[in-house]
Amino acid sequence: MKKYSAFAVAREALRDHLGWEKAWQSPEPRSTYDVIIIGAGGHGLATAYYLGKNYGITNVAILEKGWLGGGNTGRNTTIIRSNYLQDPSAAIYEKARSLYENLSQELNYNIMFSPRGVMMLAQTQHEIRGYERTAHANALQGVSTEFISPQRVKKLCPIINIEGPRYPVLGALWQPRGGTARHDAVAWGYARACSDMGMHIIQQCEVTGVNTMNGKAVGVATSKGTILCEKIGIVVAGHSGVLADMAGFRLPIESVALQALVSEPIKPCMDVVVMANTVHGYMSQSDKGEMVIGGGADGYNNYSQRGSFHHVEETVRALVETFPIISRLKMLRWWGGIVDMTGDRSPIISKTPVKNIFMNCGWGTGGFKAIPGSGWAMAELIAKGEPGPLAEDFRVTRFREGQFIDESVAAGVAH
Ligand code: FAD
Ligand code: PYC
Repeated sequence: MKKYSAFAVAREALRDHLGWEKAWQSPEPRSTYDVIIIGAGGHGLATAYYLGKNYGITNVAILEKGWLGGGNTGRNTTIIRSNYLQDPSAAIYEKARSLYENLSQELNYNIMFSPRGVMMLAQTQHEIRGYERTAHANALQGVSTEFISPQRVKKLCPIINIEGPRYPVLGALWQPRGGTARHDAVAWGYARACSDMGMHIIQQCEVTGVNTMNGKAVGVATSKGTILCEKIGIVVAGHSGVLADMAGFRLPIESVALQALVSEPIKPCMDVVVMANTVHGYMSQSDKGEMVIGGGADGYNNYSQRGSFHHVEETVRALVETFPIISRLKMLRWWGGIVDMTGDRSPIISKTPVKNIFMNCGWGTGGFKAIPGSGWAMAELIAKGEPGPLAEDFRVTRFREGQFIDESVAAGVAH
Protein backbone atom coordinates (compact mmCIF):
# COMPACT_ATOMS: atom_id res chain seq x y z
CA MET A 1 0.00 0.00 0.00
CA LYS A 2 1.22 3.50 -0.79
CA LYS A 3 2.38 5.49 2.20
CA TYR A 4 0.49 8.66 3.18
CA SER A 5 2.94 11.57 3.36
CA ALA A 6 3.29 15.27 2.59
CA PHE A 7 4.93 14.22 -0.67
CA ALA A 8 1.91 12.03 -1.56
CA VAL A 9 -0.50 14.92 -0.89
CA ALA A 10 1.57 17.20 -3.17
CA ARG A 11 1.76 14.49 -5.87
CA GLU A 12 -2.00 13.90 -5.80
CA ALA A 13 -2.73 17.63 -5.80
CA LEU A 14 -0.99 17.76 -9.19
CA ARG A 15 -3.14 14.98 -10.66
CA ASP A 16 -6.62 15.81 -9.39
CA HIS A 17 -6.32 13.31 -6.53
CA LEU A 18 -6.97 10.43 -8.94
CA GLY A 19 -4.09 8.30 -7.65
CA TRP A 20 -5.30 7.53 -4.12
CA GLU A 21 -5.85 3.82 -3.49
CA LYS A 22 -8.83 2.50 -1.54
CA ALA A 23 -7.89 2.50 2.14
CA TRP A 24 -9.05 -1.12 2.49
CA GLN A 25 -10.25 -3.86 0.15
CA SER A 26 -13.81 -5.27 0.25
CA PRO A 27 -13.35 -8.93 -0.75
CA GLU A 28 -15.90 -11.71 -0.89
CA PRO A 29 -15.43 -14.14 2.01
CA ARG A 30 -13.30 -17.25 1.54
CA SER A 31 -14.70 -20.58 2.77
CA THR A 32 -12.21 -20.85 5.63
CA TYR A 33 -9.86 -18.75 7.78
CA ASP A 34 -7.54 -19.39 10.72
CA VAL A 35 -9.30 -16.75 12.82
CA ILE A 36 -12.66 -15.00 12.50
CA ILE A 37 -13.21 -11.80 14.44
CA ILE A 38 -16.90 -10.88 14.76
CA GLY A 39 -17.37 -7.11 14.93
CA ALA A 40 -15.38 -4.45 13.05
CA GLY A 41 -15.41 -1.83 15.78
CA GLY A 42 -12.17 -0.48 17.20
CA HIS A 43 -11.64 -3.47 19.50
CA GLY A 44 -12.23 -6.07 16.76
CA LEU A 45 -10.00 -4.29 14.27
CA ALA A 46 -7.24 -3.69 16.83
CA THR A 47 -7.38 -7.38 17.79
CA ALA A 48 -6.89 -8.37 14.15
CA TYR A 49 -4.09 -5.83 13.71
CA TYR A 50 -2.07 -7.10 16.70
CA LEU A 51 -2.71 -10.74 15.66
CA GLY A 52 -0.89 -9.87 12.46
CA LYS A 53 1.72 -7.55 13.88
CA ASN A 54 2.65 -9.39 17.09
CA TYR A 55 2.00 -13.02 16.08
CA GLY A 56 2.20 -13.13 12.26
CA ILE A 57 -1.37 -14.49 12.03
CA THR A 58 -2.88 -12.88 8.93
CA ASN A 59 -5.33 -15.48 7.57
CA VAL A 60 -8.03 -13.53 9.39
CA ALA A 61 -11.54 -12.33 8.51
CA ILE A 62 -13.27 -9.52 10.37
CA LEU A 63 -17.03 -9.82 9.90
CA GLU A 64 -19.23 -6.77 10.38
CA LYS A 65 -23.00 -6.68 10.12
CA GLY A 66 -23.09 -2.95 9.28
CA TRP A 67 -20.20 -0.73 8.31
CA LEU A 68 -16.82 -0.74 10.05
CA GLY A 69 -16.65 1.69 12.93
CA GLY A 70 -20.44 2.23 12.78
CA GLY A 71 -21.10 0.90 16.29
CA ASN A 72 -19.98 2.54 19.51
CA THR A 73 -16.55 3.23 18.04
CA GLY A 74 -18.05 5.89 15.78
CA ARG A 75 -20.55 7.11 18.39
CA ASN A 76 -18.47 7.94 21.43
CA THR A 77 -17.20 11.22 22.85
CA THR A 78 -13.55 10.17 22.28
CA ILE A 79 -12.20 10.68 25.81
CA ILE A 80 -8.88 8.92 26.47
CA ARG A 81 -7.53 8.58 30.01
CA SER A 82 -6.10 5.89 32.26
CA ASN A 83 -6.97 7.24 35.75
CA TYR A 84 -8.62 4.03 36.98
CA LEU A 85 -8.39 2.74 40.54
CA GLN A 86 -7.54 -0.96 40.39
CA ASP A 87 -4.15 -2.27 39.22
CA PRO A 88 -5.38 -4.48 36.33
CA SER A 89 -7.42 -1.56 34.95
CA ALA A 90 -4.62 0.98 35.27
CA ALA A 91 -2.31 -1.48 33.47
CA ILE A 92 -4.52 -2.05 30.43
CA TYR A 93 -5.80 1.53 30.12
CA GLU A 94 -2.29 2.95 30.48
CA LYS A 95 -0.97 0.47 27.91
CA ALA A 96 -3.71 1.72 25.57
CA ARG A 97 -3.03 5.38 26.30
CA SER A 98 0.67 4.94 25.66
CA LEU A 99 0.01 3.09 22.37
CA TYR A 100 -2.29 5.96 21.35
CA GLU A 101 0.64 8.38 21.68
CA ASN A 102 2.36 6.94 18.58
CA LEU A 103 -0.56 5.31 16.81
CA SER A 104 -0.72 7.83 13.95
CA GLN A 105 2.92 7.15 13.09
CA GLU A 106 2.57 3.39 13.56
CA LEU A 107 -0.52 3.10 11.33
CA ASN A 108 0.59 5.87 8.95
CA TYR A 109 -2.89 7.30 9.52
CA ASN A 110 -3.69 10.51 11.35
CA ILE A 111 -5.90 9.53 14.27
CA MET A 112 -5.62 13.10 15.61
CA PHE A 113 -4.58 12.06 19.12
CA SER A 114 -4.70 15.22 21.20
CA PRO A 115 -3.30 14.83 24.74
CA ARG A 116 -4.93 18.05 25.90
CA GLY A 117 -5.59 16.86 29.46
CA VAL A 118 -8.69 15.41 31.13
CA MET A 119 -10.16 16.62 34.40
CA MET A 120 -12.82 14.91 36.48
CA LEU A 121 -14.47 17.51 38.66
CA ALA A 122 -14.98 16.88 42.37
CA GLN A 123 -18.27 18.53 43.34
CA THR A 124 -18.94 16.75 46.65
CA GLN A 125 -16.77 15.91 49.66
CA HIS A 126 -17.22 12.28 48.77
CA GLU A 127 -15.73 12.85 45.31
CA ILE A 128 -12.74 14.71 46.79
CA ARG A 129 -11.92 11.65 48.91
CA GLY A 130 -12.46 9.29 45.99
CA TYR A 131 -10.28 11.23 43.55
CA GLU A 132 -7.51 11.79 46.09
CA ARG A 133 -7.51 8.04 46.60
CA THR A 134 -7.31 7.47 42.84
CA ALA A 135 -4.43 9.94 42.52
CA HIS A 136 -2.50 8.02 45.22
CA ALA A 137 -3.27 4.67 43.53
CA ASN A 138 -2.19 6.08 40.16
CA ALA A 139 1.12 7.27 41.65
CA LEU A 140 1.84 3.69 42.75
CA GLN A 141 0.79 2.36 39.33
CA GLY A 142 3.03 4.76 37.41
CA VAL A 143 0.06 6.65 35.92
CA SER A 144 0.58 10.39 35.99
CA THR A 145 -2.43 12.12 37.63
CA GLU A 146 -2.87 14.69 40.39
CA PHE A 147 -5.64 16.19 42.51
CA ILE A 148 -5.84 19.92 41.73
CA SER A 149 -7.48 22.90 43.46
CA PRO A 150 -10.58 24.77 42.20
CA GLN A 151 -8.33 27.74 41.31
CA ARG A 152 -6.20 25.49 39.08
CA VAL A 153 -9.38 24.12 37.50
CA LYS A 154 -10.46 27.68 36.67
CA LYS A 155 -7.02 28.48 35.24
CA LEU A 156 -7.02 25.40 33.02
CA CYS A 157 -10.63 25.91 31.93
CA PRO A 158 -11.69 29.57 32.30
CA ILE A 159 -15.26 28.95 31.05
CA ILE A 160 -16.13 26.84 34.11
CA ASN A 161 -18.25 28.40 36.81
CA ILE A 162 -16.49 27.04 39.90
CA GLU A 163 -19.00 28.66 42.24
CA GLY A 164 -22.04 26.81 40.90
CA PRO A 165 -25.20 27.29 42.98
CA ARG A 166 -25.86 23.61 43.65
CA TYR A 167 -22.48 21.95 43.18
CA PRO A 168 -19.46 24.25 43.43
CA VAL A 169 -16.21 22.84 42.02
CA LEU A 170 -14.10 21.65 44.96
CA GLY A 171 -11.14 20.36 42.93
CA ALA A 172 -10.48 17.81 40.19
CA LEU A 173 -8.57 14.69 39.29
CA TRP A 174 -6.30 15.90 36.48
CA GLN A 175 -4.54 13.69 33.94
CA PRO A 176 -2.41 15.97 31.75
CA ARG A 177 -1.59 13.24 29.16
CA GLY A 178 -5.24 12.22 28.74
CA GLY A 179 -7.17 13.71 25.86
CA THR A 180 -9.08 12.79 22.73
CA ALA A 181 -8.58 11.20 19.30
CA ARG A 182 -10.72 11.15 16.16
CA HIS A 183 -12.85 8.05 16.82
CA ASP A 184 -13.62 6.87 13.31
CA ALA A 185 -10.02 7.51 12.21
CA VAL A 186 -8.95 4.95 14.84
CA ALA A 187 -11.18 2.34 13.16
CA TRP A 188 -10.14 3.42 9.66
CA GLY A 189 -6.42 3.40 10.53
CA TYR A 190 -6.55 -0.12 11.97
CA ALA A 191 -8.74 -1.29 9.06
CA ARG A 192 -6.28 0.00 6.48
CA ALA A 193 -3.37 -1.70 8.25
CA CYS A 194 -5.29 -5.00 8.54
CA SER A 195 -6.23 -4.94 4.87
CA ASP A 196 -2.62 -4.18 3.98
CA MET A 197 -1.59 -7.37 5.83
CA GLY A 198 -4.00 -9.36 3.60
CA MET A 199 -6.80 -9.73 6.15
CA HIS A 200 -10.39 -9.69 4.89
CA ILE A 201 -12.75 -7.05 6.26
CA ILE A 202 -16.23 -8.13 5.24
CA GLN A 203 -18.90 -5.53 5.86
CA GLN A 204 -22.67 -6.09 5.55
CA CYS A 205 -22.01 -9.63 6.78
CA GLU A 206 -24.09 -10.44 9.84
CA VAL A 207 -23.18 -13.47 11.92
CA THR A 208 -26.44 -15.35 12.51
CA GLY A 209 -25.11 -18.51 14.14
CA VAL A 210 -21.97 -19.83 15.81
CA ASN A 211 -21.17 -23.42 14.80
CA THR A 212 -19.53 -25.74 17.30
CA MET A 213 -18.65 -29.44 17.32
CA ASN A 214 -17.71 -31.44 20.43
CA GLY A 215 -17.54 -28.23 22.49
CA LYS A 216 -15.17 -26.56 20.02
CA ALA A 217 -15.60 -23.71 17.51
CA VAL A 218 -15.74 -24.72 13.85
CA GLY A 219 -17.18 -21.70 12.07
CA VAL A 220 -20.04 -19.25 11.75
CA ALA A 221 -23.27 -18.94 9.79
CA THR A 222 -23.56 -15.51 8.18
CA SER A 223 -25.79 -13.54 5.84
CA LYS A 224 -23.13 -14.36 3.19
CA GLY A 225 -23.08 -18.11 3.90
CA THR A 226 -21.19 -20.44 6.22
CA ILE A 227 -17.52 -19.68 6.92
CA LEU A 228 -15.23 -22.17 8.65
CA CYS A 229 -12.38 -21.30 10.98
CA GLU A 230 -10.09 -22.55 13.75
CA LYS A 231 -10.72 -19.76 16.26
CA ILE A 232 -13.37 -17.10 16.85
CA GLY A 233 -13.03 -13.76 18.63
CA ILE A 234 -16.39 -12.20 19.55
CA VAL A 235 -15.98 -8.43 19.85
CA VAL A 236 -19.48 -6.99 19.41
CA ALA A 237 -19.99 -4.65 22.42
CA GLY A 238 -23.76 -4.18 22.95
CA HIS A 239 -24.57 -7.43 21.12
CA SER A 240 -22.22 -9.63 23.18
CA GLY A 241 -25.12 -11.36 24.96
CA VAL A 242 -26.75 -12.13 21.60
CA LEU A 243 -23.58 -13.73 20.18
CA ALA A 244 -22.89 -15.64 23.40
CA ASP A 245 -26.41 -17.02 23.18
CA MET A 246 -25.67 -18.23 19.62
CA ALA A 247 -22.56 -20.01 20.95
CA GLY A 248 -24.56 -21.60 23.76
CA PHE A 249 -23.43 -19.75 26.89
CA ARG A 250 -24.55 -16.75 28.96
CA LEU A 251 -22.63 -13.63 29.94
CA PRO A 252 -23.00 -11.36 33.00
CA ILE A 253 -23.71 -8.40 30.70
CA GLU A 254 -26.56 -5.94 30.28
CA SER A 255 -27.04 -3.71 27.24
CA VAL A 256 -28.23 -0.12 27.60
CA ALA A 257 -28.27 3.03 25.48
CA LEU A 258 -25.75 5.78 26.18
CA GLN A 259 -26.20 9.09 24.43
CA ALA A 260 -24.22 12.10 23.26
CA LEU A 261 -24.80 15.30 21.30
CA VAL A 262 -22.86 18.11 19.66
CA SER A 263 -23.54 21.82 19.37
CA GLU A 264 -23.09 24.17 16.46
CA PRO A 265 -19.39 25.05 16.01
CA ILE A 266 -18.05 28.05 17.91
CA LYS A 267 -14.63 29.68 18.29
CA PRO A 268 -12.10 27.79 20.43
CA CYS A 269 -13.03 28.31 24.07
CA MET A 270 -11.98 25.13 25.85
CA ASP A 271 -8.74 23.18 25.33
CA VAL A 272 -9.18 20.48 27.99
CA VAL A 273 -11.74 17.71 28.51
CA VAL A 274 -14.04 18.12 31.52
CA MET A 275 -16.08 15.37 33.13
CA ALA A 276 -18.59 16.34 35.81
CA ASN A 277 -19.78 13.05 37.20
CA THR A 278 -21.96 14.30 40.07
CA VAL A 279 -24.15 16.35 37.78
CA HIS A 280 -23.79 13.80 34.94
CA GLY A 281 -22.26 15.63 32.04
CA TYR A 282 -18.96 15.85 30.23
CA MET A 283 -17.76 18.19 27.55
CA SER A 284 -14.87 18.92 25.19
CA GLN A 285 -14.49 20.98 22.03
CA SER A 286 -13.88 19.23 18.74
CA ASP A 287 -11.40 20.43 16.14
CA LYS A 288 -14.37 21.74 14.14
CA GLY A 289 -15.42 23.87 17.14
CA GLU A 290 -18.49 21.85 18.14
CA MET A 291 -19.02 21.31 21.87
CA VAL A 292 -19.10 17.52 22.31
CA ILE A 293 -21.43 16.60 25.17
CA GLY A 294 -22.39 13.32 26.76
CA GLY A 295 -24.64 12.20 29.57
CA GLY A 296 -25.50 9.16 31.66
CA ALA A 297 -26.68 5.74 30.54
CA ASP A 298 -30.35 4.83 30.29
CA GLY A 299 -31.74 3.21 33.41
CA TYR A 300 -33.25 0.21 31.64
CA ASN A 301 -31.99 -2.45 29.23
CA ASN A 302 -32.51 -1.80 25.53
CA TYR A 303 -30.93 -2.14 22.08
CA SER A 304 -31.83 1.29 20.77
CA GLN A 305 -29.22 3.60 19.27
CA ARG A 306 -30.79 6.71 20.82
CA GLY A 307 -31.19 7.67 24.46
CA SER A 308 -34.20 8.84 26.48
CA PHE A 309 -35.34 12.47 26.32
CA HIS A 310 -35.22 13.13 30.05
CA HIS A 311 -31.51 12.17 30.14
CA VAL A 312 -30.51 14.68 27.51
CA GLU A 313 -32.52 17.35 29.28
CA GLU A 314 -30.83 16.61 32.61
CA THR A 315 -27.37 16.54 31.01
CA VAL A 316 -27.78 19.88 29.31
CA ARG A 317 -29.32 21.45 32.42
CA ALA A 318 -26.36 20.29 34.52
CA LEU A 319 -23.78 21.49 32.02
CA VAL A 320 -25.41 24.92 31.63
CA GLU A 321 -24.99 25.35 35.38
CA THR A 322 -21.29 24.44 35.16
CA PHE A 323 -20.63 26.23 31.82
CA PRO A 324 -23.12 29.14 31.66
CA ILE A 325 -21.70 30.34 28.32
CA ILE A 326 -23.21 27.34 26.48
CA SER A 327 -26.77 28.24 27.45
CA ARG A 328 -27.65 29.80 24.07
CA LEU A 329 -25.90 27.25 21.86
CA LYS A 330 -27.96 25.31 19.33
CA MET A 331 -27.53 21.56 19.41
CA LEU A 332 -26.91 20.03 15.97
CA ARG A 333 -26.80 16.24 16.29
CA TRP A 334 -27.87 13.74 18.94
CA TRP A 335 -27.34 9.97 18.91
CA GLY A 336 -26.87 6.90 21.08
CA GLY A 337 -24.89 3.68 21.20
CA ILE A 338 -25.62 0.31 22.81
CA VAL A 339 -23.13 -0.22 25.62
CA ASP A 340 -22.34 -3.55 27.27
CA MET A 341 -22.23 -3.27 31.05
CA THR A 342 -20.80 -5.74 33.55
CA GLY A 343 -21.62 -5.63 37.25
CA ASP A 344 -18.16 -4.40 38.28
CA ARG A 345 -17.92 -1.99 35.29
CA SER A 346 -14.75 -3.72 34.05
CA PRO A 347 -14.33 -5.56 30.76
CA ILE A 348 -14.20 -9.26 29.96
CA ILE A 349 -11.24 -10.52 27.88
CA SER A 350 -11.57 -14.22 28.30
CA LYS A 351 -11.75 -17.81 27.22
CA THR A 352 -15.33 -19.12 27.21
CA PRO A 353 -17.00 -22.47 27.89
CA VAL A 354 -16.51 -23.26 24.17
CA LYS A 355 -12.94 -24.13 23.20
CA ASN A 356 -11.41 -21.65 20.74
CA ILE A 357 -14.13 -19.05 21.24
CA PHE A 358 -12.82 -15.95 22.96
CA MET A 359 -14.80 -12.94 24.22
CA ASN A 360 -13.84 -9.31 24.43
CA CYS A 361 -16.69 -7.19 25.81
CA GLY A 362 -18.00 -5.30 28.82
CA TRP A 363 -16.18 -2.06 27.99
CA GLY A 364 -19.48 -0.35 28.66
CA THR A 365 -19.33 3.41 28.61
CA GLY A 366 -15.54 3.61 28.50
CA GLY A 367 -13.92 1.38 25.90
CA PHE A 368 -12.80 3.86 23.25
CA LYS A 369 -9.78 4.80 25.32
CA ALA A 370 -8.88 1.11 25.68
CA ILE A 371 -8.88 0.09 22.02
CA PRO A 372 -5.12 -0.38 21.42
CA GLY A 373 -4.50 -2.10 24.78
CA SER A 374 -7.55 -4.30 24.45
CA GLY A 375 -6.60 -5.36 20.92
CA TRP A 376 -3.07 -6.13 22.14
CA ALA A 377 -4.35 -8.30 25.01
CA MET A 378 -7.07 -10.03 22.97
CA ALA A 379 -4.61 -10.89 20.18
CA GLU A 380 -2.35 -12.55 22.74
CA LEU A 381 -5.30 -14.53 24.14
CA ILE A 382 -6.37 -15.75 20.69
CA ALA A 383 -2.84 -16.49 19.46
CA LYS A 384 -1.71 -18.41 22.58
CA GLY A 385 -5.08 -19.74 23.74
CA GLU A 386 -4.29 -18.39 27.22
CA PRO A 387 -4.46 -14.83 28.57
CA GLY A 388 -1.30 -12.82 29.06
CA PRO A 389 -0.65 -10.50 32.03
CA LEU A 390 -2.86 -7.68 30.67
CA ALA A 391 -5.94 -9.90 30.29
CA GLU A 392 -5.75 -12.57 32.99
CA ASP A 393 -7.67 -10.63 35.66
CA PHE A 394 -10.47 -9.87 33.21
CA ARG A 395 -11.53 -13.53 32.87
CA VAL A 396 -15.29 -14.12 32.86
CA THR A 397 -15.06 -16.58 35.74
CA ARG A 398 -14.15 -13.72 38.11
CA PHE A 399 -17.87 -13.11 38.64
CA ARG A 400 -18.31 -16.66 39.94
CA GLU A 401 -15.12 -16.43 42.02
CA GLY A 402 -16.03 -13.04 43.57
CA GLN A 403 -12.83 -11.47 42.17
CA PHE A 404 -14.50 -8.27 40.99
CA ILE A 405 -12.50 -5.37 39.59
CA ASP A 406 -14.73 -2.58 40.84
CA GLU A 407 -14.45 0.51 38.64
CA SER A 408 -17.91 1.98 39.05
CA VAL A 409 -16.44 5.37 40.03
CA ALA A 410 -13.60 5.49 37.49
CA ALA A 411 -16.01 4.53 34.71
CA GLY A 412 -16.99 8.16 35.00
CA VAL A 413 -20.46 7.91 33.50
CA ALA A 414 -23.59 7.53 35.59
CA HIS A 415 -25.14 4.09 35.31
P1 FAD B 1 -18.40 -1.33 18.54
O1 FAD B 1 -17.69 -0.18 17.96
O2 FAD B 1 -19.84 -1.18 18.90
O3 FAD B 1 -18.21 -2.53 17.51
C1 FAD B 1 -18.93 -3.74 17.58
C2 FAD B 1 -19.36 -4.07 16.18
O4 FAD B 1 -19.95 -5.38 16.18
C3 FAD B 1 -20.41 -3.12 15.63
O5 FAD B 1 -19.89 -2.44 14.51
C4 FAD B 1 -21.58 -4.02 15.31
O6 FAD B 1 -22.27 -3.66 14.12
C5 FAD B 1 -20.90 -5.38 15.16
N1 FAD B 1 -21.82 -6.51 15.34
C6 FAD B 1 -22.76 -6.69 16.31
N2 FAD B 1 -23.42 -7.85 16.11
C7 FAD B 1 -22.88 -8.43 15.01
C8 FAD B 1 -23.15 -9.62 14.31
N3 FAD B 1 -24.12 -10.47 14.68
N4 FAD B 1 -22.40 -9.89 13.19
C9 FAD B 1 -21.42 -9.05 12.79
N5 FAD B 1 -21.14 -7.90 13.43
C10 FAD B 1 -21.85 -7.59 14.52
N6 FAD B 1 -15.43 5.33 25.66
C11 FAD B 1 -14.36 6.08 26.01
O7 FAD B 1 -13.29 5.54 26.32
N7 FAD B 1 -14.42 7.43 26.03
C12 FAD B 1 -15.56 8.09 25.75
O8 FAD B 1 -15.59 9.34 25.75
C13 FAD B 1 -16.71 7.33 25.44
N8 FAD B 1 -17.88 7.96 25.18
C14 FAD B 1 -18.97 7.24 24.78
C15 FAD B 1 -20.12 7.94 24.43
C16 FAD B 1 -21.21 7.24 23.90
C17 FAD B 1 -22.44 8.00 23.52
C18 FAD B 1 -21.12 5.83 23.73
C19 FAD B 1 -22.26 5.06 23.14
C20 FAD B 1 -19.98 5.12 24.12
C21 FAD B 1 -18.89 5.83 24.66
N9 FAD B 1 -17.70 5.19 25.01
C22 FAD B 1 -16.60 5.92 25.37
C23 FAD B 1 -17.60 3.72 24.96
C24 FAD B 1 -16.95 3.24 23.67
O9 FAD B 1 -17.56 3.87 22.55
C25 FAD B 1 -17.07 1.73 23.52
O10 FAD B 1 -16.67 1.08 24.70
C26 FAD B 1 -16.20 1.22 22.39
O11 FAD B 1 -16.33 2.02 21.25
C27 FAD B 1 -16.56 -0.20 22.08
O12 FAD B 1 -15.89 -0.58 20.90
P2 FAD B 1 -16.17 -1.99 20.27
O13 FAD B 1 -15.25 -2.15 19.13
O14 FAD B 1 -16.14 -3.01 21.34
O15 FAD B 1 -17.69 -1.90 19.84
O1 PYC C 1 -14.88 6.63 29.84
O2 PYC C 1 -14.02 8.62 29.95
C1 PYC C 1 -14.94 7.85 29.69
C2 PYC C 1 -16.18 8.39 29.14
C3 PYC C 1 -16.50 9.69 29.01
C4 PYC C 1 -17.71 9.72 28.45
C5 PYC C 1 -18.14 8.46 28.24
N1 PYC C 1 -17.17 7.64 28.67
